[in-house]
Amino acid sequence: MSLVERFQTQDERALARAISLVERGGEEGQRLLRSLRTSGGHARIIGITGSPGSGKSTLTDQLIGVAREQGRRVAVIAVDPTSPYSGGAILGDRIRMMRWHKDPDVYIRSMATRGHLGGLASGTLQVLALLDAYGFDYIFIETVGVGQSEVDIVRVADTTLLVLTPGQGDGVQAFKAGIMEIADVFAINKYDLPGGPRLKREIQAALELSHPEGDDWWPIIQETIAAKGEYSKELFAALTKHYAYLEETGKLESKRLERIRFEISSLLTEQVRLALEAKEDDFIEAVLQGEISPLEAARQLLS
Ligand SMILES: Nc1nc2c(ncn2[C@@H]2O[C@H](COP(=O)(O)OP(=O)(O)O)[C@@H](O)[C@H]2O)c(=O)[nH]1
Ligand SMILES: [Mg+2]
Repeated sequence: MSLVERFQTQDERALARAISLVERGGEEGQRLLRSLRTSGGHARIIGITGSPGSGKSTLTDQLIGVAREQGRRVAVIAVDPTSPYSGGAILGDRIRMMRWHKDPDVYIRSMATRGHLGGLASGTLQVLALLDAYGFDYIFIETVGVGQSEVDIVRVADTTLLVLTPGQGDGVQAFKAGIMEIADVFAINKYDLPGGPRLKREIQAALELSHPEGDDWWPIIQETIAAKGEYSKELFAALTKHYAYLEETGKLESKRLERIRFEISSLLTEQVRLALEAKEDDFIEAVLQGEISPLEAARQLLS
């Protein structure tokens, strides 16, 4: 049986092989992505973002639990920006979701984002496409809410879940940083700590100010205590409600198109960066010598 056939019969080893082929970036991986694009592909893609330590991994673990109770198959991509400090974070994610290790219907993968300032690397998107084609019902993508990643996640996910916690001025910060708009659903996690109701009111007030006119989705604000497994069902229901909204309004299709658009543009950025790295010195020298302008250099690189 070919790799594609084994993949389509949902052979776990074929999935692992496919992922490593795609990550290697060679022609074989690309051929695979091409032939798989039209198969499967019904996953609900949920982006989970928020500050480090807000409880994203603990919440994800809970959401996996609810999805499994419903007999759904789940994949998780935990994205972590590579930094000297984040080595432990990925390990933490693994530990928080460890109980699913033996469940063949749960697939968890940690990925670093080399030098992308927390943005989603193109490799991540290709792995996402594979997981979708493989036939998972839910794909959760956990990204640390710093820099580019929360902007990127909106373009990739069907539903974006923003995790905030009380007592750290999170509401005000989110408002200032302009990330209120990215959330389809808010989780106020650590609701066992003081300040939960206040944060909820702050978010509500901020939404009233910032909610775009003509947007008929009003974000759901759900309190959670992930560490105790409380309100996970309610949170899952909120995510389901948003998905139903996307389906009813036909917005799901535009999400799909946006995802492909984003995938192409991030691959393009990466290709340009690689091309530039290879020839950088020559071009810089040529610009310096007045032989070509920077725009001409850019055009030459592109062609
Ligand atoms: N008090 C409290 N602590 C929590 C809650 N949820 C998660 N935590 C703790 O917060 C810490 C960070 O959680 P983690 O899921 O790794 O956060 P992440 O960095 O956003 O993925 C861990 O020690 C969790 O046990 C909660 O609802 N209440
Ligand atoms: Mg985490």
